[in-house]
Amino acid sequence: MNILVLHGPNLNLLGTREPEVYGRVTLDAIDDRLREAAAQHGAALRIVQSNHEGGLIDAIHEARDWAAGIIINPGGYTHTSVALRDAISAVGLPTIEVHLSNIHAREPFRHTSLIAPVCLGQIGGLGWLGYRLALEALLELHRRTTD
Ligand code: CA2
Repeated sequence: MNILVLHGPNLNLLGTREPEVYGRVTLDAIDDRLREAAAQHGAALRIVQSNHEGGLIDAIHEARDWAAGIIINPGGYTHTSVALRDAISAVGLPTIEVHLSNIHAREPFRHTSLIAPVCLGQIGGLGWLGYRLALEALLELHRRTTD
């Protein structure tokens, strides 16, 4: 199974700033852990980080041709981007939204996700583990549809 992992704006700074909110793990370390978990299940990942809405949207469009699912942490675009939501909805790939922090326990403007309604589900507040759980969920759901 091929899966697109998308990291949104500012997540390239992980591990360098605000460790009390986002932890000390770098994005590279998260990606390594995810690749390792994917390899154990015979899955292949393409991982993209972009600070630009259009870069994220292009990656989602391209995923139509090769991916069976998407894991996305839309970063701040979670709360603002109709365009990102439309892209996910348009490609129709099973998508899981991940947040490192618990967005529902933070400022009120973070409580709303424009992305969540077009996703299979949302995982938040579990740090990098959320990505691995999202990966396992996509693999399990894919297995159920192909067995
Ligand atoms: O909890 C999450 O994963 C978020 O998607 C992170 C976004 C935030 O806007 C969302 O509300 C929740 C922010 C990503 C910024 O990442 C940083 C990492 C290190 C230092 C500063 C920012």
